[in-house]
Amino acid sequence: MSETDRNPTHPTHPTDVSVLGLGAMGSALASALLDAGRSVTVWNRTPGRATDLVGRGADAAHSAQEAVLASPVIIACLLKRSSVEETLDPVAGELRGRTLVNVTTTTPNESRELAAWAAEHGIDYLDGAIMAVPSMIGSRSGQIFYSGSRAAYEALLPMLEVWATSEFHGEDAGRASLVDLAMLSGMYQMFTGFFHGAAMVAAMGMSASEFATRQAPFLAAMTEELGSYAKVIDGGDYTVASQQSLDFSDLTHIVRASEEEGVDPAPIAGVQALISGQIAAGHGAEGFARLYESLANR
Ligand code: FVH
Repeated sequence: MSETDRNPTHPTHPTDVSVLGLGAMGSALASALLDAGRSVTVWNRTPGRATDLVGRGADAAHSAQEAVLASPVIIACLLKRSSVEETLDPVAGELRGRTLVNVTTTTPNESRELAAWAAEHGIDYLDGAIMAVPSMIGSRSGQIFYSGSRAAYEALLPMLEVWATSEFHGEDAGRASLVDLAMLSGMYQMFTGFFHGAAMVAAMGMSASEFATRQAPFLAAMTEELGSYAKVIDGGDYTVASQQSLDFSDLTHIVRASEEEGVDPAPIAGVQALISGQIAAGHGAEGFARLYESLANR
């Protein structure tokens, strides 16, 4: 008996791939697949979000079960881990023997747990972490990291490359998420640093836009230093000459300047706390990159 016979709700047209979740990102992923000539089934918890995609040739499933049964490859692009569980737990049986690519943002351990759940149910699991906004999907400027089933990654690569540049990080399903969240950690702290600086100069009447015209090229130039810091961290020798020392890097004057302007110094005070900790531990003469040692899990 075919799947269609067993499931009267099964769409009449089997498709290449089903996309569960038609938020901003899920819609962009489905749209890029259609652009690339793939046949696509789409499903969203709240009806009404599939109209444009159906107009462009997608099949709309009435349930997650119907969407899963329509294709051998299922893309889950939902809000968070609990949304994935709520959607996929009830259809675990239907997912058996299929490939699940979960590009919902999850922590590394959440990804590992979902991979273990998938393995229990005979589902080939590939975890994806998207380093792009929806408008970047379908171009090479976005990046998507993957980890989990290597076989799934290799088999699906031509389809994955439709979305963005793909990078496989290994069979531990948590690794793609870890790289993604580490990258985002750097980005959010950079933006917060900008917000803090903008709040400081606001006290003298400079607009955030005016400040941004100065801050952006400065930060861009400073990112050139990342490679040098990385070499020191990887070498593990913070005494190497030519590094800016921690004593020299004391930032209490920036904390005070912030306070003088009535601006919460929390972002820069956090950095200063790390510096003070390393100086107190006797490393004041060593390089600024030694802050890494305050953060790393040794
Ligand atoms: N948009 C972006 O720029 C970022 C880029 C980096 C990666 N993220 C992650 O992608 C996941 C989806 O993000 P999104 O932008 O599509 O998010 P929304 O537009 O808010 O859509 C959320 C969809 O999830 C559905 N949903 C939520 N909860 C449930 C649930 N319990 N059961 C089933 N579906 C659920 C929601 O459906 P509905 O509210 O319309 O019924 C949307 O389809 C996300 O992990 C980002 O971190 C995007």
